[in-house]
Amino acid sequence: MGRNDETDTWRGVGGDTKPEQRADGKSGSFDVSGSTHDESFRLESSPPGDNAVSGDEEATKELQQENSCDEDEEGHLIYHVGLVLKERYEVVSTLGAGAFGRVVECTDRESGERVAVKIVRNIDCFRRAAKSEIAVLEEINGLDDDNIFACVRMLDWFDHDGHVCIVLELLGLSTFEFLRQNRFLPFDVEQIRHMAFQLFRAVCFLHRNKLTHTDLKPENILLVSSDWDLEYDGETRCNHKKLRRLDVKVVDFGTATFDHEHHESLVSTRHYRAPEVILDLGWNQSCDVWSLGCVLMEFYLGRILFLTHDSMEHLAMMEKVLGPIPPHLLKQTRKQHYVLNERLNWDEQSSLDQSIRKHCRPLKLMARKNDEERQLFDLLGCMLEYDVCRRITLEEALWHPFFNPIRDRQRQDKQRS
Ligand code: NR9
Repeated sequence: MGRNDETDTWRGVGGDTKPEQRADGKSGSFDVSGSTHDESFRLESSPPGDNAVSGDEEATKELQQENSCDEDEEGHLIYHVGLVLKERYEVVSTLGAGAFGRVVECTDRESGERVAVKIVRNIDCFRRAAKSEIAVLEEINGLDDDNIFACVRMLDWFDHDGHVCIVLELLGLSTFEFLRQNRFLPFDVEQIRHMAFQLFRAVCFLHRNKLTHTDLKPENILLVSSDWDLEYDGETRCNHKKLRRLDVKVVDFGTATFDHEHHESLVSTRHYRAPEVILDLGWNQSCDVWSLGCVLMEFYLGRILFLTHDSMEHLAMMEKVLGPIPPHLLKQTRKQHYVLNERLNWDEQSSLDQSIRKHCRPLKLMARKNDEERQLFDLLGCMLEYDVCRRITLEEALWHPFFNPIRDRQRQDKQRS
């Protein structure tokens, strides 16, 4: 079965789960219920190899139904508050749900600490992705003894009746969920600088260690703490939530890929997918740089940069924002149906073109009120570069002038101590 990128790899979430209140009174839910109509585009990626979804799942279901009665027909573990896993982790609440399974908050009876446990669906492809995630987390946590790179820490893992369970440090809301709960008000440039620096250091650390994350998106970037204060903006006469801390961590290493491993041809969640992936030109670490560029744009705009379900339209949107796709890339693509006369096969007179023009303004014309915005957009331009050979690396990006204020502060801190 060929991979069809509409139906096979990406499945919507949010329709089947209700947000639950965290026991500590904070709303710590991940899913997007209550907004399934306007946000059905928030998708959770499936692990690689998940092409023949229905066939695979039917077969697995039949095999496992007799083994376990604590499982629904989609392979999710049925659990309740108070359930104890591995005689150690007591379920307190649900934190979120994705295609991979559920994330629950537990009390670790040994340490008394709260932890997050990712309970993976009892289905082969998700179990395989989870095993791979465990291997990646062991490797990268082991290379970061001092916990200075912002990748989630794995504390333990085990199998519960065919469900791989990964015990992770407890974090706050995802940046997507925080934006949503804050009426999609964008982050300011200072906040973006702080989060971007941490993200770049974390993902640069992955890249140096021969890994590509492949699924960077706001849902997979979690706030370490989502505590906030209410702030009043006199200009708009509106209240908004202002985060106390901007520390973030990267999660979901289920599709992280080592250089020597097989590279799935289709990776990333659509809106964050690099042009070389869409054009099937092969990919490497630089596809993460593209995704992070889209993420930072989303933080700046408060909305998805390339909001579409269609690859052809996606490429056309990119051209509106970033200019024409270089002809040498269009010549190389195996997906020749995207190409006509060495150009994108897209009607610039169509009504579709009119409608995407409204949302996809050229990067060069986007607001640059002051020096710091100009630097942010200069950096974004380097990240959203079509040609992988010319796209900035994260190593280079960390030295971009946009981050000068952070480096200045670090230097001052060092001198003082
Ligand atoms: C780790 C994860 C989720 C720590 C957490 C947490 N602490 C508090 C949730 C709350 C791990 C995650 C993971 N993949 C995720 S979250 O490995 N995907 C993002 C999701 S989950 C439901 C929608 C989006």
